[in-house]
Amino acid sequence: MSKKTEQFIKLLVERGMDAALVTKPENMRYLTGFTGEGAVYLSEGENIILTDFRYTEQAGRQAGKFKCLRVTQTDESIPNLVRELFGERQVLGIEMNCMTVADFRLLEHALPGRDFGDISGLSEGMRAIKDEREAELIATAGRIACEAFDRLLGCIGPGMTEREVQRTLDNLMLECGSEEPAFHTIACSGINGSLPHAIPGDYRLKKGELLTLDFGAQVEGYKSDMTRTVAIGPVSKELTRIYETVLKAQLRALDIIKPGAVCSDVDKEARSFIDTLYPGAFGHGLGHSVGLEIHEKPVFTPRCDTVLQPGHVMTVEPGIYIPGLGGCRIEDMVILTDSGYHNLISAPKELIIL
Ligand SMILES: [Mn+2]
Repeated sequence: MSKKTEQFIKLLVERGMDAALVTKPENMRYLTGFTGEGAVYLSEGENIILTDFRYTEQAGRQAGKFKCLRVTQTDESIPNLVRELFGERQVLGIEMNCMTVADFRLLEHALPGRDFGDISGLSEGMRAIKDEREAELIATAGRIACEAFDRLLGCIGPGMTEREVQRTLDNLMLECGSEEPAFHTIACSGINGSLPHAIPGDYRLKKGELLTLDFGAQVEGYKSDMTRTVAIGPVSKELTRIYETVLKAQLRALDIIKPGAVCSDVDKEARSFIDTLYPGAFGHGLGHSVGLEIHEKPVFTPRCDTVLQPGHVMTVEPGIYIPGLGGCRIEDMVILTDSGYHNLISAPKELIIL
């Protein structure tokens, strides 16, 4: 039992469910600390990890307070054990946003005549507000990424391929203490900069072009996310203007972030500014929450009506993308406090010319 599982079960019961089978890896980790494969079965008075031989010792180390029951690596093993645990109860909560149809069919078969409730988003809702430990881990992941970026600037230049830049940055993050990259690092240069999620390739950095780097570190599963765009030698007036526009839009959005602000208003602040100068060139959301997953809720989009609260971790990442010319994105990650926010990304934002 933990405070988190107690809270989870309270929410579960409020929704009219008797027990839950949590199978989304990030939610299992959040609720119990266990990072192996399997499932977590939760009901009042019962918090049980279901896993196979490969992870039973690990479960003891990571989640010693939880009971662990061993299953086999067959598809029916977890459903059959859930049938025993569930007994005469009626409504089982499952994560419909995560469980495969095949696994659901097996569960249905093992529990004839019972009802299934959807607990998609239940753990995720709890995860949206970070506690002190989580905030510290994310802040550390942010510092590691910034340190790696600072060191990267001393070792890149014209002639290097995007992939070499990506690999160098990933290695630097590992050296600085990251468990692994938080996601596939983006390094895109020249006209590839107009692809928000470009895949780094054999394109070589050239003088007069921008290089966008979107990357993050990870500490105990918690991720950071940041983007910086730098210039390889002096760049044209047009590219400089694009950069300055993105930066101003980002600063405007940061300026209105505080508890009580509505997510869609923050998005609008940056979007309307960019749209007056570069209509349609900023086509994705302004930001998202970060934690055990790189993209969590809430989000800064035109439709998200969530009100910001202390403990929310949000990215702020406007961009301008112009096919055939290139692009630019600048991204910080902030944590909301009682009165405002702390920016967890300290890397400079004036245009760096390498
Ligand atoms: Mn991001």
